[in-house]
Amino acid sequence: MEKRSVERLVTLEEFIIQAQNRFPGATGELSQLLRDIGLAAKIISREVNKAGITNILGDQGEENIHGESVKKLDVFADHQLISALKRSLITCMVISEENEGIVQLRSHGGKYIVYLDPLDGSSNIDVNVSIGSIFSVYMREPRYDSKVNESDALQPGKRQVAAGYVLYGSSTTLAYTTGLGVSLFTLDPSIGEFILCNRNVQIPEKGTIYSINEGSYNSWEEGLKRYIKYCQEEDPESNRPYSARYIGSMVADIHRTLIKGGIFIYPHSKRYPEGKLRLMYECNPLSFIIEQAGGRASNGEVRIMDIYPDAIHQRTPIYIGSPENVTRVLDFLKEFKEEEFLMS
Ligand code: P6P
Repeated sequence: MEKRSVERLVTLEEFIIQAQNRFPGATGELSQLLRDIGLAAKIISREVNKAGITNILGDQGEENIHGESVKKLDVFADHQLISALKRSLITCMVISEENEGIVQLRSHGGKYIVYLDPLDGSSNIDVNVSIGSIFSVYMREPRYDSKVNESDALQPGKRQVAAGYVLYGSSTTLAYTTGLGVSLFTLDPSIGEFILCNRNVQIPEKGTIYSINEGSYNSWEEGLKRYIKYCQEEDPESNRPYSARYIGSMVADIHRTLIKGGIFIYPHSKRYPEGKLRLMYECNPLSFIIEQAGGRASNGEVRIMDIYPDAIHQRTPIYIGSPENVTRVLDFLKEFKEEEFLMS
């Protein structure tokens, strides 16, 4: 019988330390920060997976700063992540969807800034659809000796030192990058450890799945309408139209795109003239992951991670996924923008 080589199970903690050991000058602080996030993710996963049992479902009865109803799990996830980051004294401030201003963890010192979407897709909590946590890490600029200031956090996505997400689905998956590729882990609840399942994820060059909320079709620009119609015609390579998949939880839609390829789009619309999704704690971290896996992410005109932010909660349109799919939609947008310009 052929002996199958069974690679020894590698936990998230072991993997982080192995990666750190490749940099002799590393202080271990970023490793500690990533372990802190991993611990918080396990605690959030436990609550998400028993939400139906404990009285944690349903609205907190409050609204977040954007006027969106806050679910109890949102508050719980925000608290767990911030508490975990506070304990190791490495992070000077946290910016979270659940808090209007910065959450200052230290008055001076602390070399990292962390952006969080503690529980993205929370509108799906009560109907048992996958939800996720998203994190994005920057070095503090200027260096961490002066008083903490919100302006230190206004950095373009290309300066991220780490980013990732946790997907609370049929299993709990954690993906992260520090700029050396994307690693994927699955939580084994029986031992309470994230186990390595892919150390260098690559997104397919092209996919035949498009993901967009077609309810806002009437407010799309012409190029986007034409692109979606193009997807609905027979694809010359697969001899069939694309498939449409939209979960309405960005982490779940992006994770599927990372694994199967294709494109996720949230454009600007009449309801969201700047786009709905948040640049700093949804689009930048997920763009870092997708780019590190070989994909592309644009706001329809420029690379997402080249955008210099004006505000910590600012929104952006996003076209993200397999390189061939993103390039194709950008060509459609450009072609029909020129046509609209000439006709105006
Ligand atoms: P819509 C969830 O509320 C979220 O922020 C993302 O996770 C998701 O991609 C998007 O909004 C869904 O928005 O307008 O399609 O319901």
